[in-house]
Amino acid sequence: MKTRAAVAVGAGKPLEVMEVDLEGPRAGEVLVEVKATGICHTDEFTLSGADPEGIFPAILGHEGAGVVVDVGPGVESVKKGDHVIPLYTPECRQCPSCLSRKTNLCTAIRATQGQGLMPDGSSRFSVGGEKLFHYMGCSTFSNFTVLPEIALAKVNPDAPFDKICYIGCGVTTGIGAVINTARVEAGATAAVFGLGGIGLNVIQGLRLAGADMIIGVDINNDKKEWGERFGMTHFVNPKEVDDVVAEIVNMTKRGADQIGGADYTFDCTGNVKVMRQALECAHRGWGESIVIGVAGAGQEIATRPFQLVTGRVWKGTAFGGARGRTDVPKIVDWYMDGKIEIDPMITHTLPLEDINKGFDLMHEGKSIRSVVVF
Ligand code: NAD
Ligand code: AHE
Ligand code: ZN
Repeated sequence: MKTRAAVAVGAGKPLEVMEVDLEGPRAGEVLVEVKATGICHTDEFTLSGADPEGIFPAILGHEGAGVVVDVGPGVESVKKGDHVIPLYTPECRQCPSCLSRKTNLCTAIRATQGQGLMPDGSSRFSVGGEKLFHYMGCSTFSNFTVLPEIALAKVNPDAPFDKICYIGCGVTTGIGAVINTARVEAGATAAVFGLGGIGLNVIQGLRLAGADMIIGVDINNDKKEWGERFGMTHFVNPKEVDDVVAEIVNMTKRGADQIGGADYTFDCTGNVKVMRQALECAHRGWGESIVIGVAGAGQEIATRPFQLVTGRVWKGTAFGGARGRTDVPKIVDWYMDGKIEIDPMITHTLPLEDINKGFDLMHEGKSIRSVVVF
């Protein structure tokens, strides 16, 4: 079949909207009509050329929602007409990682996914006979896409596609980092670095978990109001203080010994220097720092080992530790029940033709999430 898609033709180049060819689903695969897709900073990261796994030409996008149109042989868990959210972290429920119950990082199809291919090693997309690569197993910047059935969460059909697409990455990553990875307890003190599409969801996750002090950190002062909107109690602009680590340690001093530091800190920037700051303002003895941001090829994190010897814990999280087929439908229900907010974070809705504007708005710091509707 033919479908409209935004094609990433090369690193650093604008996406090109065109008609491409899409083969139907093979065994274990599902054809999905994508109704809406968010633009995540990770799409920009890969498009920029910073992603070691970046491969072109490809159809990017990994934050979608849509409807099942057709299924290949052997597909049992979804059927035509089901509403689904594509999962860049699938859940096969059979691999050693899924069975371990210790991680959400299913390994069933990770190798081919990283090569931009379907599990059988081929691509379903092409244009003029030239192969186009898939992206993160999703390729939601295409009106129609093919995914393995283990990479689809079946969700409430009443939920609006143009809002729940954000659960395909940003919402789940931010809230999941708090609930699944850090397991934040009521009354905790936290600092969130980077108040974009991910950081604001960390903030609403902290509010949900009952954190007392939620410090937001961003170099863009416009983000103060945004953070407060979702539960942030204090704001720091690192450009306006001498030392952001000392500032946060000072703000969080408590108890008889007056030792400061946050119980939990989160990096939502992808900047390795910020990751160090986030670790070093975590509380001595128990503070946990969660790396969410994705850093470019060749970037490394550093700190004095003494920071870890004295009890700080450095952790990372992918997709908020969520097991997609199990957890994503629940998060959609939380949204439908009004337990979490999504609508105000979707600042821009665009047609596919204007997808590059969504990237421009992100660069300019003017959007929280831009969503493309088909
Ligand atoms: P975004 O562009 O919407 O937000 C980034 C925010 O960080 C902006 O508000 C920006 O002003 C702020 N910032 C930049 N430099 C800063 C600094 N030095 N100190 C403090 N704040 C600073 O991006 P996003 O969509 O929220 O994504 C954030 C990061 O999370 C990206 O690296 C993205 O690739 C990554 N990500 C990771 C996962 C995961 O599963 N681990 C999932 C989604 C996104
Ligand atoms: N391909 C990159 C890493 C990119 C990365 O870390 N991706 C996150 C999701 S970001 C979503 O916006 C992730 O899930 N990582 C786990 C995984 O298995 O990819 C690189 O550095 O090679
Ligand atoms: Zn993402």
